[in-house]
Amino acid sequence: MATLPISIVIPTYNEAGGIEKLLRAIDAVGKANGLDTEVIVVDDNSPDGTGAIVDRLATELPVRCLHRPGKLGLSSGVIDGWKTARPESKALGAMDADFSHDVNILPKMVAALESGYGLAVGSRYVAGGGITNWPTRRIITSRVACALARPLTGVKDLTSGYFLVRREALENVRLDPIGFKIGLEVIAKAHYGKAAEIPYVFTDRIVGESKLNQREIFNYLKQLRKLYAARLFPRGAA
Ligand SMILES: Nc1nc2c(ncn2[C@@H]2O[C@H](COP(=O)(O)OP(=O)(O)OP(=O)(O)O)[C@@H](O)[C@H]2O)c(=O)[nH]1
Ligand SMILES: [Mg+2]
Repeated sequence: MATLPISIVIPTYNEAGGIEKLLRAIDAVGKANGLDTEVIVVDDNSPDGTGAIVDRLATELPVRCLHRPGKLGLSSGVIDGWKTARPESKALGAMDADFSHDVNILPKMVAALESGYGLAVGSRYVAGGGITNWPTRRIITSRVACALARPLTGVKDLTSGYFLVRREALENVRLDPIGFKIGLEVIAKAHYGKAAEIPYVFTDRIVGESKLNQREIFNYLKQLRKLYAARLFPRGAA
């Protein structure tokens, strides 16, 4: 049976150090497991030339680069990338470029969608999942972030940026993420029915620099406030 065609967006800003290795790893997992994957890298004119590396690889891998003129943010990058996904893809997804998200669980994520789940989330917070080499401060921040959003859904890893969602689950859904958390926006708003959490061990980035800063924490709280307001006052929410 043909596997479910998917499109995965990888937003990038200054990821030249690792992007080629990542794209080759996704291709290798795809080939070994018969996946039908289109990868769309959305690069915001990275000064380190990430976009040019992806353009070169596009001649040999099922990958292409959407170039945006400047740093416009992770979440809008994912949404812009999805808009260009090939029509045959039945699911859309997102993954970070820094090898934090384990490419080896992609076949399980696709299998979950094929078996009736509308959403497959790469999860640090179910049995078998975890985090390596994160400072305690980061672990606590992530746990608190998930706890704050917990009443919105049953998904445990709510701040995961690694997921695949059935395309139809996003129909007529207005995604309006303020900061980094496109995953939370999808988990809280999309019409996906059942969600599967596929465990993986998150590894901190080994090359490149983090783009997470205090402002993203503030953005997250603003996003939560909007999501709760929309739940509590569905007709009043913008
Ligand atoms: N296109 C685009 N991509 C971005 C932007 N900001 C971050 N990214 C990408 O989004 C992904 C996640 O960013 P990270 O810096 O890894 O953020 P994080 O995972 O929360 O933090 P660290 O892993 O600690 O660095 C990476 O692939 C980044 O290159 C942006 O403004 N535009
Ligand atoms: Mg990262």
